[in-house]
Amino acid sequence: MSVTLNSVAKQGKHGAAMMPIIQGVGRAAIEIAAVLRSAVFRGALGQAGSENIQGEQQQMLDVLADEIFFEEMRSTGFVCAVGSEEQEELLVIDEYTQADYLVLVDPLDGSSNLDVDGPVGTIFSIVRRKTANSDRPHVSDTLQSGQEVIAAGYVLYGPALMLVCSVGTGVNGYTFNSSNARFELSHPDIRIPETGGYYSVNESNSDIWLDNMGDNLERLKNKTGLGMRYVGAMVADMHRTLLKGGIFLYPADNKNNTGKLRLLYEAIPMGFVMEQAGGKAMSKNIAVLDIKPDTLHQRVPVYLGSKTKIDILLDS
Ligand code: P6P
Repeated sequence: MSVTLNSVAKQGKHGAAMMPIIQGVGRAAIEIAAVLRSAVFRGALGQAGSENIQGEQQQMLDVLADEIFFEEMRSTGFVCAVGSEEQEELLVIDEYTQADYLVLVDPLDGSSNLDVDGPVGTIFSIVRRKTANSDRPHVSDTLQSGQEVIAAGYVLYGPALMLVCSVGTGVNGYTFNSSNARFELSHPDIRIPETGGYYSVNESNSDIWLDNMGDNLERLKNKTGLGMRYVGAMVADMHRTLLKGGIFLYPADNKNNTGKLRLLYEAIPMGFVMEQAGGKAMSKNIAVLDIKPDTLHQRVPVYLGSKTKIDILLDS
């Protein structure tokens, strides 16, 4: 009998409460994966003709993935609101304003890869509300540091459909088995290797990096001799780093002087998973999980990976 996503219920003190929400993420992943596979035949590739709060061109599939994810969170009955990269404001679930949890999500991360059939992902984290259940959920409920995250993870739409998640007791990877339509445990207790792996960064920006990251990366390259891999979708670059070791980074630069990646639904969930897998997650000289968020769409520099590699990068 294979171990499925239901095993989350027996993981740590939060597992049982997180299982219905993570199962909802799994349902959304299956639906989104199906849409991605047939998008070209439905004329669904390409831009939606709209911009998100970040001023970035939305892909049609960004909008569709956001809708699918929100509906699956609504159907769990355990989520009172969703903060999404694709939505300027917090989306309150009116039927369940009394529910205990909020979900932060990047519904389709790396969507610029879609028209070249590259890997993309969904990134999520789950927090418990701070407002009273009798109150209406408020954006302040989302502005919690990564130390307060209850569960987080990502979906990788690659050659296989994978869901990698943690409820605070380590990291498990589940792969979708189309023969029984279940996510089955395929990568139990993922631990990031301290040796080997790659450095992963958009090195074309190195001449405009801030915080001396150009010199820092040269030190890492000289000391470790790591090869380089870069997909341009955080989920794919993070997943390879988690399994093979090394480092993924997106430094601040003079185009994005507070960084490009979003704190609440990219840096914190990936930092949570990385730390749960025995790695390190930094933003400049502070741990990602220690940053107190100010706004829903705040951006930060991000350095994630094997502890020894992060320490060499930051000369710490
Ligand atoms: P660049 C995708 O747009 C994304 O938000 C992350 O998934 C990815 O790591 C990063 O931006 C890629 O940015 O500037 O290298 O294309």
